Amino acid sequence: MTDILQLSHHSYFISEESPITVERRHYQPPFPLHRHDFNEIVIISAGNGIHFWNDEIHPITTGNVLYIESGDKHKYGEVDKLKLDNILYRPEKLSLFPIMKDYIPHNNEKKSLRINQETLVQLQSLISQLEIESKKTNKSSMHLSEAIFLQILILICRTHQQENKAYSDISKLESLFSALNQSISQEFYLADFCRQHQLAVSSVRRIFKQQTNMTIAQYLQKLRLCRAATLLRNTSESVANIAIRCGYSDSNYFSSVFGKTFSCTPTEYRSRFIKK
Ligand code: RM4
Ligand code: NI
Repeated sequence: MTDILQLSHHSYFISEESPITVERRHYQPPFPLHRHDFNEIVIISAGNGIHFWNDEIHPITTGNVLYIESGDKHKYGEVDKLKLDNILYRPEKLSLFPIMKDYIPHNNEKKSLRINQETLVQLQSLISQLEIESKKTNKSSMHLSEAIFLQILILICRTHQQENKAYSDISKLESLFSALNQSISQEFYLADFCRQHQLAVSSVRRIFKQQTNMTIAQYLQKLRLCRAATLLRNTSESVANIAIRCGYSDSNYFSSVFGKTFSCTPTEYRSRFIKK
């Protein structure tokens, strides 16, 4: 087994007292498996990739927000113009943490959310302010950083709750994301989805591609392969069964597309995680 990279707060935070810092990745290259002694909120603003996170594997793209805790293991692979902003924070250094924790998912809550384009744009300016403020060591800057961070946390929480109530094209794209997530094991018919939501197929295709740099079919394929990889890793179900559960009736075809993404056969992939 390869060693896991350990990232320390000393390499990123301006001082020992500083509670927050921002690490923007205009282009996030593939990044090896690592953990940190700080927490990290990742906001994906463009492109796509595959996120390996503890025992799970998921495709990520524009609008995803991830709440990574210190001690979590994660890495990025298969990146394609992946653009993200990392907000690193140390809970023990945050005076406002008792308030903040209400806006951060914990325990069994979902630690990966989706936000809409409008919120992404709002967040960009807050993150820019936070980036500047968090590099200063005076007391008022540290307090202001906390205030901006709290604002970011609340904004994400709110739009996430309102997600399905709004009506813009963008939030319809959000319903497309959840429909795709529910279609891992069965066929997905875009035309039916569009009819139900009163959308034009061609414009949905175009907006999706614009925002994620993938086609809908490519994304669905990633969802299926990532689900398959997670199942191979965490269950002892047969490859043929996993293929079917992930929407592939032909397991040879499944093995060949799996190989293109993960550079090995499903069986080889599984063998890496068998406890010796
Ligand atoms: C890396 C990558 C990691 C993050 C560090 C700070 O480029 O995004 O996930 O922990 O930066
Ligand atoms: Ni990280």
